[in-house]
Amino acid sequence: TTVAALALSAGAALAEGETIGFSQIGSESGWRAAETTLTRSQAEERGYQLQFSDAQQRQENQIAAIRSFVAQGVDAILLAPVVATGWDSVLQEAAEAEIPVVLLDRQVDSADDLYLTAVGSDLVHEGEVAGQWLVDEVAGEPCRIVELQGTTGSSPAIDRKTGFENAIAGHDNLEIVRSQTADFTRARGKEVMESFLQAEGGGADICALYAHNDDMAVGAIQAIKEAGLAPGTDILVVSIDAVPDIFQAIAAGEANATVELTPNMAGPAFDALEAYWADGTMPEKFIQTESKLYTAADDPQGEYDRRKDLGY
Ligand code: GZL
Ligand code: ZN
Repeated sequence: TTVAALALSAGAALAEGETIGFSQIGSESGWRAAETTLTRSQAEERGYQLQFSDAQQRQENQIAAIRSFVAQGVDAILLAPVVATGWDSVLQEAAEAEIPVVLLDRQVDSADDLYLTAVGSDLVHEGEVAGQWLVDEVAGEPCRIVELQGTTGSSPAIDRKTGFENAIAGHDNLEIVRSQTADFTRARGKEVMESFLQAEGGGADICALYAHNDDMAVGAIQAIKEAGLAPGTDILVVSIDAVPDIFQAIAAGEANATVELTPNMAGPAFDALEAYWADGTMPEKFIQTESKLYTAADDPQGEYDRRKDLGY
């Protein structure tokens, strides 16, 4: 059958009460918690039954969840893929069951006919925005940078590293001297930053921290303070997500810049599914959300107040 005929038949079945399976990575960061909160509220608002699965950061749990959604015969699957590889066979199984899959906030290396669309930000651009902020901030002065990477093998960890390196390329006063994963969590961010500080003369030789998300930055800020240094001045701090706690740190002068990532990936995902079910409309393969830089000049206390009740 053509996609349109398939969609029309699905469309004929379309009524409130669609069942959506959501394979969520876990709750490793405030941003992830907010994405889950907003997905639940969007599903509620639109009359969907949401089958939620928390994979605790393990790909095999996500694959098992998708298989169970297929066995249940859900109407659609949302997938936030913890890593970018290893999805072909389970996505093939969903395709054979004619269940549309929408990717949220991370990408996969599978062929794009194995998912309806992917909703997310331009992760490379986020890294470029963070890097460009630092280039402008240090204005030619030498700056030794340490980097806390996200989950190894995840598209944000790969792309945010690439983007930051793009921005600092050609500025040889800027150098990444240490780079290690801290898995997007506060706890690991603190631990890895402690090891960076020890390895770099107690931190005297570190000019800046680039963290792939705010949660790792918040953990690192704690380590910097415990080492007797002033985060935000002795060591500049730039990260990504724009969660409430990073605005609190920026307001306190303990962090300097963050790049916003909206936690509302489900809204555009459900919109694309509804158009597809209604009349077979095929969405773009990538529905891009915006990224915005925030610094101390952007009312951080107000930004904290606006975000603190959004389920982070
Ligand atoms: C990025 C998203 C990342 C967030 C982190 O799109 O996948 O995962 O930046 C989260 O906070 O762990
Ligand atoms: Zn440049």
